[in-house]
Amino acid sequence: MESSSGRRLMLQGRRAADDNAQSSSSSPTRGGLHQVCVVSGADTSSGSSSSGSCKCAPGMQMAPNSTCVDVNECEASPDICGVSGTCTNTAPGYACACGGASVLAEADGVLGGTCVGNIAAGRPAYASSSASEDSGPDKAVDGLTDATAAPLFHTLLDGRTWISLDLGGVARISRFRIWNRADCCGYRLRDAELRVGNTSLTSPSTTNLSAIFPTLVWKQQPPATGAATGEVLDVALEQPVAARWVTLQNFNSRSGDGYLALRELQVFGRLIISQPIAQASKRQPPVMPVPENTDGGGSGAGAAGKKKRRSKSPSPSPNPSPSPSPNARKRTRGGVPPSPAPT
Ligand SMILES: [Ca+2]
Repeated sequence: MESSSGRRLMLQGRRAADDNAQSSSSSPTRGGLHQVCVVSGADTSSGSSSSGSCKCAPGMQMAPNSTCVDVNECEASPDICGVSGTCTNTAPGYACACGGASVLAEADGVLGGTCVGNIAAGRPAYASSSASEDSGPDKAVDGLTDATAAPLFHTLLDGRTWISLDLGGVARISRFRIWNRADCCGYRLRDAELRVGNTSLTSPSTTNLSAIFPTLVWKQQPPATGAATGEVLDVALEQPVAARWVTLQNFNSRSGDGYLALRELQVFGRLIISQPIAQASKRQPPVMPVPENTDGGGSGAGAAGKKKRRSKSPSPSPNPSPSPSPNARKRTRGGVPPSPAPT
């Protein structure tokens, strides 16, 4: 085709990719196929022709005889398929098969991308509140997702319910999985937002997350009935984003339904800039006594969470101001008042 500047641009890759899909990865392509040539332009990236310059299509490289040959990416970069990935060379390009709990990310045409794991597991997590010591935000990154056995992260009804995760460094994030509670009340997750950023979010008193994390990567779509109980919301980004912090906020405005309760929040990607984690990041949000009725009438934690709390914790004290545990002292450090318990 003819561009406005008079350069002739010849695209010769796609048909050749089809023609040579079964050929040996080391065989040169025929007659300059797999090349992108600028006949009278200034593209000098690689190779040359009598009237200009050429470069090879993705997954190919220029051979000494000025033909494009396949790159065996699996041999050239043995780790190209990342976490639990198995590489298969194709001509052109390559393909990754992801094993374990990893997922495919960053694939681009014939270039098969890489496999990435959940980089949120075990990371410091913070929340607007916690319904009990056994339903803190750490339960959303404990790696447990079983519908009946996984402890729940569960907030109070604090009107701004959110969770934030510190990935420990800037990561190239490709995907999220939000494991909604499976015991009941999944509809409470409605109009939620996922945001990412590089500013820490640890204070439970923070309400306007968009000011801290301007990058909205996902907005929960209808149905207006909210998510289903036990639903796993899979959020695959069209383009990876780079960020250290991830937050999920529930904007369910229905009276009594604004809690945020999850089995797990997973973030799939890979760290690109590692940074040390400050000890202060272990602070947790304020904790209130376990409410007696946390599910009926628009309240509280699910069966799994309640069962775990009953097995580990004594009954809530009738004293409205129990002595804080060492952890509770950490959580209330900084003068943040605890949120009111659900009724
Ligand atoms: Ca290849």
